[in-house]
Amino acid sequence: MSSHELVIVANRLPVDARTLPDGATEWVTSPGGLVTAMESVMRHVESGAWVGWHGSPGEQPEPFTADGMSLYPVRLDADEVARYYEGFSNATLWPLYHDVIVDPEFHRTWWDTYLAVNRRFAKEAAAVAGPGATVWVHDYQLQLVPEMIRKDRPDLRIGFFNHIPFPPVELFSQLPKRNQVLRGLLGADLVGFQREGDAQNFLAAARQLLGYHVEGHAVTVPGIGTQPARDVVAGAYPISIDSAAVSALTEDAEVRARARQLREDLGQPKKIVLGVDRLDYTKGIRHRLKAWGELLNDGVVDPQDAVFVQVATPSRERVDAYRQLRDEVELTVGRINGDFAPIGRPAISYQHRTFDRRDMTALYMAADVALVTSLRDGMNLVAKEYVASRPDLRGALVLSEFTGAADELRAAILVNPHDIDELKASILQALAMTEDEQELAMTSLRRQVLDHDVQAWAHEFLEDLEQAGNPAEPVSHTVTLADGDDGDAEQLETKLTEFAHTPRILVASDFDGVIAPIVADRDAVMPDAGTLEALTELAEDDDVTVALVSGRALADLDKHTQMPSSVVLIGSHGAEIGALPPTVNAGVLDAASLTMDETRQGRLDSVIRSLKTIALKHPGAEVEVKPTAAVLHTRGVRGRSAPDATEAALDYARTLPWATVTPGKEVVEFSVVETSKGEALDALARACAADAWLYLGDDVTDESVFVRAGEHDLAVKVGDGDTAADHRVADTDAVRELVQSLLEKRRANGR
Ligand code: GDG
Repeated sequence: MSSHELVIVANRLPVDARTLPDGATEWVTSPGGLVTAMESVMRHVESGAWVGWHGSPGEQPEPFTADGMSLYPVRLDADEVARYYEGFSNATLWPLYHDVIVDPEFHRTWWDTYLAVNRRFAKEAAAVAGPGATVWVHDYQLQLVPEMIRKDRPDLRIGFFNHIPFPPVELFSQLPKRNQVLRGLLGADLVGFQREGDAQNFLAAARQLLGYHVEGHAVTVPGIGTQPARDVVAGAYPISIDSAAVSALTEDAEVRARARQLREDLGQPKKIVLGVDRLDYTKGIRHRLKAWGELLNDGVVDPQDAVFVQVATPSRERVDAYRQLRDEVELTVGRINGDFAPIGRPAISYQHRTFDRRDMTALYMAADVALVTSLRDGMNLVAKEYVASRPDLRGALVLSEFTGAADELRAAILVNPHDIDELKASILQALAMTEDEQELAMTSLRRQVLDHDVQAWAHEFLEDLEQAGNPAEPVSHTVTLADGDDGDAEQLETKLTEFAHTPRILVASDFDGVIAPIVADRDAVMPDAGTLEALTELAEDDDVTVALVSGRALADLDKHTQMPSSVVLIGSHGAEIGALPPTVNAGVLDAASLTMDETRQGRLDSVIRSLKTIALKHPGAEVEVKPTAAVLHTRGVRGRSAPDATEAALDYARTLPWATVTPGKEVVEFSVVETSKGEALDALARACAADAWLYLGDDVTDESVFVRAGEHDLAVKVGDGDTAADHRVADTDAVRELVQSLLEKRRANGR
């Protein structure tokens, strides 16, 4: 297993594949702002990694290194690209997060794939991150990843940055699965946005949709079961560009020559107006073209004097809305050129392709006016690149108010692009600016862009993440008796021998999953006869107290185990205790247990009603009523609806400050008395004056026992999953062997 100190997780790896003449693949780094920023932070860590898709469906290249970074490709097959990337990311989330400029489309199969792909990214990140490492997840395609990583690796520090806007709660509420998305993001320690407004929208959503407590920029995510509550910070971290790299290009003689050549190629117009965008409906390209067309039509702009260059980089061409946009844009450009272009020269020079960085810089240097008219844009780097490309302090920037950049670039000509008249007036104003006016504005704009570059952005985010995170200790590695081939099994064997020699002991165990394998039908449960027999025999010894501790109601536990009265039965997570053998002091237990009163009964009735409503909406879900608790069972719910039912129960749980809510395997239990298996076992150990105890459990509810283990106690986790227990065995067969071995040791010891 690799163990990197810093792991970047983004939809795309920062490389593109290039096929060499001999058919082999070569990886070429794609020089984006994010890559530059990450290269700069990677220089400060010993070992950095990037997890992302490499760009070709179906392939699974081996991990490789580039520019001192380990790259871990994540496989996506063609169907997944269609559903996760083109579907849920770009046809659902993208339009919804950009003020529903086009209608978001939603399909449940897209969501399923989004979930599955997010899980794949999370697993890879969790696998390559070293103990206590920092993981930085990027963008809307991976919003579920922070929570998924945290579940596997609570020791990591997790940051998330959203490159696109976060919508107001009124719009965000339309998103089906909105709460899962919010909870996914809240798995991070720090959630970064482009603008303060985006952070505020996110905080409002956490407050209004999840009911979480929000104070300033911090959200408190309540703990459930044994998990403690955590604070998550949300704030604004406006992204920027590699300003120094852009400035350096403007000094390059060849780039300067290209800028001059461009003007010549366009017929030496007095003014060049430039737009550079991915061909995306959020960028306001249609509005810009309309305004330019009208200016020509009104006769206030002479096509002999001014040329409009629009670079529209191909983007998401398999998504319907993008195909339609391309058709419309190209139709409009054709019309305007047909109506106004002088012979041999365009009125609009439309470029539907990508240019290299040097050509882009030459374009910026040649342009007298840059038009950024997005209807909604997280930041807009083109605006910043234009400014960084003008060390000559010439040029004018028309900038939409609806970009993140507008919060910082106050000296631009700010415009509401929906108002075509205002847009036309702003273009005319930019065309008419004197050199002094240009110099004044550009000086102020450049100060902003050069002082806040992308390297500073990344460092600031990571520094704040360092402060925000309060990760758990690295996951402890526990013992597996079932594997039987290492020192861990021996360690358990030694502890078990010591335990067998202890004068007074308590032997306790969970029931489902430990003594009986888990089955779909709870009533059809089949306990292991060998384990029950060994436990019964152990209980014949007056110095041994044996107990079964279960979430099941006492009567149910009794029915399925049929134990003699020498074995103590504890049901409902400790809220119900059965008949006691004479060796157990009933007074001690009574003092520890809690009983029902009128208020608690009223609360229980209301919980039962609400859980029944949830069960009705999720066919197959069942509500079990216990004397002090109600339980929603989701084992019988089919397919996608099962996590939804659990989700609904947990949402409801967060509204009940007085309930003890215990999520387990396909169950959520709501108790109106404050008990846990841990408290019950504690009380029982005191009541039977045990010198040490052994406890076997497989579920999260058993963790409340494990965390109480003292030096002489034996906490044994059954099966996989994180645990506070020091030892682990594989399954119910291994449990039988362990209990039988204890019985033999005790007997051999003459006890
Ligand atoms: C998202 C958010 C946020 C464009 N054509 C060519 C080319 N480009 C480069 C530009 C610029 C980048 O692409 C576009 O960045 P933007 O910020 O304008 O927009 P999005 O792609 O939508 O990016 C946005 C950004 O993430 C970062 O957080 O600012 O709001 O939507 O760098 O120069 N580059 C080259 N050839 C081209 O033809 N070389």
